[in-house]
Amino acid sequence: MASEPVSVVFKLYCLVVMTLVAAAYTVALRFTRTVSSDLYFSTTAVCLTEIIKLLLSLVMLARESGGCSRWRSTLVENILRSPKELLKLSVPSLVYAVQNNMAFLALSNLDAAVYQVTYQLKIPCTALCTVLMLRRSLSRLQWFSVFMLCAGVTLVQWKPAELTKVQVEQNPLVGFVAVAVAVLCSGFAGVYFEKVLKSSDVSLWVRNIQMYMSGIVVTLLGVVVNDGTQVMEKGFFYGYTPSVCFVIFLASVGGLYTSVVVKYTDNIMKGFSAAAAIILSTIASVSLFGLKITVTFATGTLLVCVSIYLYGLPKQDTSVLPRPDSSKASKEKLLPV
Ligand code: NCC
Repeated sequence: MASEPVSVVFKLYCLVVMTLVAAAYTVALRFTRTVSSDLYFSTTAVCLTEIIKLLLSLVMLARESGGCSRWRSTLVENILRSPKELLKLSVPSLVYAVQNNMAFLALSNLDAAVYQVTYQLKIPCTALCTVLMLRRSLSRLQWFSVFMLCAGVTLVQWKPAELTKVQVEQNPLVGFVAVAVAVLCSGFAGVYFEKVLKSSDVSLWVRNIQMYMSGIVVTLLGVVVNDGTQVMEKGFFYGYTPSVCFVIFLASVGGLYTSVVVKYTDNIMKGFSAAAAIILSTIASVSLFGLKITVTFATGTLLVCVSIYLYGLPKQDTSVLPRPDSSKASKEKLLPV
């Protein structure tokens, strides 16, 4: 189903905000997991994020509905009277819950730059899920450009390892396993959500509300199973500092912007555009803050630009081209009878 038309400027705005928030989120999350000694429970942060996203989506739906009674009837119809739809959306919410918890685990054990670089494997994983689940086909050139993008973003984000000493023990193996799980979850959940969203006319905010409702239940279970006794003892908000609140704020806003980006583009385009936004924001930092461009950044930028160009080239659909030996027969078939 086609989404309603929006201006290119609005799409660009959403992409840039999403990418900037994602970059800030990773760094801020890493900071909160390594600096404080009274470490907060990450499961509570993931759960609180779902609650905030639900509340914000309810507000957005109210704006979209344009009246209290229409808002209420939309909610009754799509939430109370649609248990099947709620169940459908519980699949990505469960997978996202795992992914979001994995991000905390990974960033407790890996440097933010290493995490960001390895997490780029989500680009080919998302492409694979798109092909398998949405039955879209990618030409060989597009597959090539997907891997080129992956390499390009890796180079663009390549930074020297953290020099600051962290105060907590780290296990890089646990970190890498967490990244691998997050990569698989991101690809699958992203494409699943896109499929549900685009296969009907149901509003994005309704779909988000359906997903975040089960998200709250699932992440709350995560709190109980993982940190239940400790949370009972120390409290849900134990270790919450202004920076932890900032991380939760970024996670909530970032999640909502992600959903808008997926609505107006798709998950593969999200990867390409995010790469372009990273480059643009770095170039902006060069002129604004005098940041120096490195050779790896320049090489990565080149790879990203070429991959975007290659991905956008029109596909050569060989399935409709006549085979050399059957060209005569094909021409005959095309002649009017
Ligand atoms: O990994 P990624 O996204 O695919 O994760 C998607 C995030 O968006 C939330 N989401 C998704 C759909 C929807 N309808 N509502 C949502 O709230 C999911 O819960 C999940 O958190 C990316 O493409 O790189 C991106 O990365 C994340 C984040 O940086 C990574 O997952 C690292 O942990 C960004 N999220 C934030 O900045 C908060 C996302 O914007 C882009």
